[in-house]
Amino acid sequence: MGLQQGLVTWFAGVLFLSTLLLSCADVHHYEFFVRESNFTKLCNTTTLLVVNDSYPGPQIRVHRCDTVFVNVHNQGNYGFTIHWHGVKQPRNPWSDGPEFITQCPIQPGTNFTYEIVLSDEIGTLWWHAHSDWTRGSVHGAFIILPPENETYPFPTPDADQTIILESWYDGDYKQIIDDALAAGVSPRQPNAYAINGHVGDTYGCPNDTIFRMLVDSEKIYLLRIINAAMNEHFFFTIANHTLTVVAQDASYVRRFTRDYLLISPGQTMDVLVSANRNVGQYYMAIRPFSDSSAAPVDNITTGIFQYTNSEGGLNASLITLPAMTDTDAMINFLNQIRNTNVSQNPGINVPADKDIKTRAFIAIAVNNLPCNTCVLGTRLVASLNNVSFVSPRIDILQAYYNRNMSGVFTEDFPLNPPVFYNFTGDLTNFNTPVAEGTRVIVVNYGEGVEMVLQATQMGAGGSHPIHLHGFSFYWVGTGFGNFNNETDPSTYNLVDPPLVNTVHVPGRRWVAIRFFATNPGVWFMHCHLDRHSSWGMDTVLIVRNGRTEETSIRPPPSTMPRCPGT
Ligand SMILES: *[C@@H]1O[C@H](CO)[C@@H](O)[C@H](O)[C@H]1NC(C)=O
Ligand SMILES: *[C@@H]1O[C@H](CO)[C@@H](O)[C@H](O)[C@H]1NC(C)=O
Ligand SMILES: *[C@@H]1O[C@H](CO)[C@@H](O)[C@H](O)[C@H]1NC(C)=O
Ligand SMILES: *[C@@H]1O[C@H](CO)[C@@H](O)[C@H](O)[C@H]1NC(C)=O
Ligand SMILES: *[C@@H]1O[C@H](CO)[C@@H](O)[C@H](O)[C@H]1NC(C)=O
Ligand SMILES: *[C@@H]1O[C@H](CO)[C@@H](O)[C@H](O)[C@H]1NC(C)=O
Ligand SMILES: *[C@@H]1O[C@H](CO)[C@@H](O)[C@H](O)[C@H]1NC(C)=O
Ligand SMILES: *[C@@H]1O[C@H](CO)[C@@H](O)[C@H](O)[C@H]1NC(C)=O
Ligand SMILES: *[C@@H]1O[C@H](CO)[C@@H](O)[C@H](O)[C@H]1NC(C)=O
Ligand SMILES: *[C@@H]1O[C@H](CO)[C@@H](O)[C@H](O)[C@H]1NC(C)=O
Ligand SMILES: *[C@@H]1O[C@H](CO)[C@@H](O)[C@H](O)[C@H]1NC(C)=O
Ligand SMILES: *[C@@H]1O[C@H](CO)[C@@H](O)[C@H](O)[C@H]1NC(C)=O
Ligand SMILES: [Cu+2]
Repeated sequence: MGLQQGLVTWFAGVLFLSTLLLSCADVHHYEFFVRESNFTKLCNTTTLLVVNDSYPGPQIRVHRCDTVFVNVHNQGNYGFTIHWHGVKQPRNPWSDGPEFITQCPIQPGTNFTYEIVLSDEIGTLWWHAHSDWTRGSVHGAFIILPPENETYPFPTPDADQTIILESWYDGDYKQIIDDALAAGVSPRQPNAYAINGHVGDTYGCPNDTIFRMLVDSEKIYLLRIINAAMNEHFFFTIANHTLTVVAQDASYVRRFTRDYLLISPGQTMDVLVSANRNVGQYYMAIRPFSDSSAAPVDNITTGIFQYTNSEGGLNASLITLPAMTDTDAMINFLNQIRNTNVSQNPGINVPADKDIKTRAFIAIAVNNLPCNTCVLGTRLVASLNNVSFVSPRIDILQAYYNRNMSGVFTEDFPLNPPVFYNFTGDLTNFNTPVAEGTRVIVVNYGEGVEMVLQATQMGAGGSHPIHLHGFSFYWVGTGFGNFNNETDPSTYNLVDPPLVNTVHVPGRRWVAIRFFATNPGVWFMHCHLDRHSSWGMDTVLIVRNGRTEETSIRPPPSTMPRCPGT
């Protein structure tokens, strides 16, 4: 490494780590008991694996820069892991959670304590299981308040309210994906969508409950909205009230106001709503958005925004939401999102062209592979640059860290697709070969990385929420059609791009992201539509150690779960 590059690396490391030293004060301890419980919805009783008998699970509520220990006790029937979605975990991939990427599953009858290291995250994140489809029932909010001596960069809300959007299945989530993968087909559709575990009043079972948010007239509320659905982007609205977005993915954004939101699986949004209308009861409602030919069920799920001492006023005909396939409503919403230069955010530090050392152009697709045990003779798979990710049986972090295990992964993920075709054209009679592998991207500590994520029409087409662990990254550009590497970079926003952990890559479009690789570790990157991730729409980013202890992966805790068969 040359002196100049070394200095840049050192400087980037100091910048990153200095944010950790600000006011990292408190340490919190939580206990999660994970076991099966029965839930009755849609006039049907289902047995689900959940935390502390609750769906959704308990909330974690701490301040910026705190450290949180969560002891997870597996009292269920199969192994699983938990991920702290959007927490960067500087130098500590050991507690990130994705199964067979950073750890092996926590086996029944055992426990594992995660050490969750917060740094500059502020606002709303969440936690969820990160093995098969267990996250459908094992999930909850992770709320990060400002430090005691800091204010919000907007009017202080009178209260806050978590709103978790979910996919409800009659049946065990793990069973649903296991059966679908064995048959090579798409998993079935959910039976309903839910708000904070309530399916509301549209599905026709008289015993169902509806989520009610009780509000006082003239008060201001901060909604902490989490899309925990398995495969559905959602529009969200509250009848007769406007929604002011103030943060996304635990980073403040420039404020903007709309009648509806669009939120993709994995994303979180903090939203101000003022109880400034006539005293009454108003519907809140969600409906999926889809630009894919494999569309979800177009069902509206309701909740109620209820003023104290209100009677009546509820009128479903006043719910106005965009149509499920309204791509203009999708783009118009996404175009509003900008970073904001406030002291409560980390300083905006976008890699410039000269900083970019690794450039990847990644085509996202759904494909088929032959399968003689499957019902159709083929099975659905998904790929990034024609590689369909195969989960190993020993976690990649352990294999990488110990350097003495071969055969777990290879460091040759292609940084370009093998062929450039008309990605967003009519691909009805087109095919491009896909191969399976556990292939990862490796970059040096501190370097600038650019990735262009290209949605393709292979398979059913449509949007993909792409999530990267261990980082928040700048979403610097988007455009219609195929990315043009000569003309499109000039359209990038390098001034105030949003800082996110999950980016919505719309169908028939591309999205560009940039970040400095200042977090050494093994970090999963995948589509947050769980069926795509299960089919292999994943890869791993390994960031090598820098030259100092402070820029290197911490040693593993002695309590890491053992891998089956080792
Ligand atoms: C809050 O307190 C921390 C630790 O004492 C200090 O570093 C920080 O500057 C303070 N922030 C404000 C806005 O006063
Ligand atoms: C879970 O339940 C146990 C007791 O059953 C309790 O001690 C613990 O605090 C609960 N955890 C949370 C996060 O509520
Ligand atoms: C759930 O319900 C089933 C069927 O009624 C019952 O056999 C089982 O014991 C119940 N499980 C729990 C955890 O209550
Ligand atoms: C609805 O709840 C009542 C009271 O708990 C119960 O008796 C009835 O069986 C339930 N109906 C259905 C369809 O689940
Ligand atoms: C948690 O696991 C450790 C081993 O990692 C074990 O010593 C301890 O007894 C377990 N605690 C509980 C409450 O099961
Ligand atoms: C309950 O759900 C199961 C699983 O989807 C289904 O087979 C069954 O028909 C449902 N029962 C009712 C009464 O809807
Ligand atoms: C949900 O969508 C299905 C399929 O379009 C439809 O049959 C059903 O009536 C819808 N239910 C509700 C509550 O909208
Ligand atoms: C809600 O908005 C609708 C349409 O904009 C309007 O007709 C209605 O009077 C409003 N209701 C209340 C209670 O403000
Ligand atoms: C709902 O509002 C519409 C439009 O104001 C009105 O025509 C309808 O009667 C109302 N329905 C109910 C149930 O109040
Ligand atoms: C952000 O604000 C600070 C303080 O007001 C200012 O010094 C800095 O230049 C601003 N940065 C950008 C990128 O606008
Ligand atoms: C790609 O396909 C689209 C849609 O069919 C078409 O409009 C466009 O011209 C094609 N682009 C190229 C470079 O062939
Ligand atoms: C730019 O894109 C073309 C295909 O459109 C490709 O052949 C070429 O390799 C790309 N250049 C770079 C530097 O990625
Ligand atoms: Cu996807």
